[in-house]
Amino acid sequence: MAESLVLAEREGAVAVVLLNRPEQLNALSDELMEELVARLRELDRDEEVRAIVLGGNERAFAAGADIGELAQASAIELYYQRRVERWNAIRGLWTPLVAAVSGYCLGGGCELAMSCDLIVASESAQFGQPETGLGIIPGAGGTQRLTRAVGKALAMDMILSGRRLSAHEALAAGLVARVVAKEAWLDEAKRVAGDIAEKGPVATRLAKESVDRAYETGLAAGLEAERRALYLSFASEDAKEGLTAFAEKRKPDFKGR
Ligand code: DAK
Repeated sequence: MAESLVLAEREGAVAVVLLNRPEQLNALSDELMEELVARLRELDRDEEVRAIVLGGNERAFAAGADIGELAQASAIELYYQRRVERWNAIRGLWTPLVAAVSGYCLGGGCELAMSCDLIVASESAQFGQPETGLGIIPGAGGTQRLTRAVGKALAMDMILSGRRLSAHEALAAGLVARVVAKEAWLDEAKRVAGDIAEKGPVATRLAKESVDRAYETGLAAGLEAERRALYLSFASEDAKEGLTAFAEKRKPDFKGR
């Protein structure tokens, strides 16, 4: 039987999902994306899973979409494969998603990492959007998310010239949240996910949604969304538990209700 293109395991409330096409530097083939989205959706529906780590291997998070497949496909075939729906499905997950990036994080790989809620990068990570070198443009949010993350100057540089950012450059530019030593890339991402998993799940969901608003709408609409999310969080049992636990000097026992 062919080995799975996506490996998943549970460590308590944290699920770890690893792309598994090492010979092709985790190039995001149609089949891999299909498997990835199915697996992520499954984990997202599991209320016991409170954070997900998405990673590759030490050499590559992912070197982009599968170039061989792109070379074969017509525009209409790509359109009918509903690739965009898959990317939207990843953005639509409720469970916080931490990208664990080591090595190459290029093209669709960079877009996949940016589709996560935050990125933990190894010192070895390299971020780039080299699509124009292939005669195409970033097509899974690269021109939009990268520009929002790092600003126009750097985004133009990366997308037009093919410049790659090192992990430290990506940190300085605001693309990644943390940079860690080479050997710690996965452990640190798991630790961050573990921290997230300990928080109130309702609040975590609402907070994630609110931060996304900051990214997607203007200030007034974002503040309005935040206010509504705040009141909703107060209506949760988790809020009662969290506020009471603080007063009682104990660890909260959140139920996600
Ligand atoms: N696709 C397929 N195979 C790839 C690949 C890729 N993106 N990247 C690497 N590989 C394969 C190589 O062909 C090689 O296979 P063999 O020759 O061993 O069979 C193996 O992985 C190892 O790669 P290299 O020998 O090249 O390794 P190096 O260390 O020398 O170089 C590299 C590593 C990452 C610099 C190099 O492999 C490289 O430049 N890779 C391509 C990077 C790239 O251009 N990425 C962007 C791809 S385009 C869409 C949404 C999104 C997209 C498209 C459509 N829709 C919604 C419709 C996204 C497009 C892209 O990402």
